[in-house]
Amino acid sequence: MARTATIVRKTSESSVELSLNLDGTGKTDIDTSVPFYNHMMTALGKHSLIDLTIKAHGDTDIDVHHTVEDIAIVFGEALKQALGDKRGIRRFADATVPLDEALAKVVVDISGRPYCVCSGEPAGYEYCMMGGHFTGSLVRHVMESIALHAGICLHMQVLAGRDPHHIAEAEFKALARALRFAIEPDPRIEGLIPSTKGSL
Ligand SMILES: [Mn+2]
Repeated sequence: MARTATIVRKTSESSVELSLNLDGTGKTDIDTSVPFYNHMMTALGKHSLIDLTIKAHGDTDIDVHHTVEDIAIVFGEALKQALGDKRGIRRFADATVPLDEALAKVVVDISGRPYCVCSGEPAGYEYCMMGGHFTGSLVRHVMESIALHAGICLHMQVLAGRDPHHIAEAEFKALARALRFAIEPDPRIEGLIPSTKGSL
């Protein structure tokens, strides 16, 4: 069965159309209307090997927050939908990704139980403005929104970093790389659900 999903979500704050294919090659077509976020979501698709299309706009004249958060919510929902009953996946994965001086680690469990733990971002990172519009605080917010709406357990640790752009990009790439392996079919358990409960 194709592991794909398309979700359209419209609210008074944003309009999001998102399609993904978990068994892709990392082909992306991203227009979030938030330039720095385009860069991050393109990296997420590229390094997870998830084909990802996003067309979104929102009340970015107020602040990019609503649009950024809503896209993360829809990405999480689409991930959950495309995973279906999670039959045959590896389920657990971790990735540690550097970008020059920055180093970020993400561990995921495609568990069906939403949880998100983030640590290690340097003091003041949440107030850093990237691209003139994207605050460091939004990275953790995106991680939380994805985890809660996809129903996955996500631990993210920033192990090193000074440049905010480097830190954010390492965080997104670590998420991508961990997701890539966790959602990948495990040929040793074809057709089986990787849980002692028999359900995820
Ligand atoms: Mn929010």
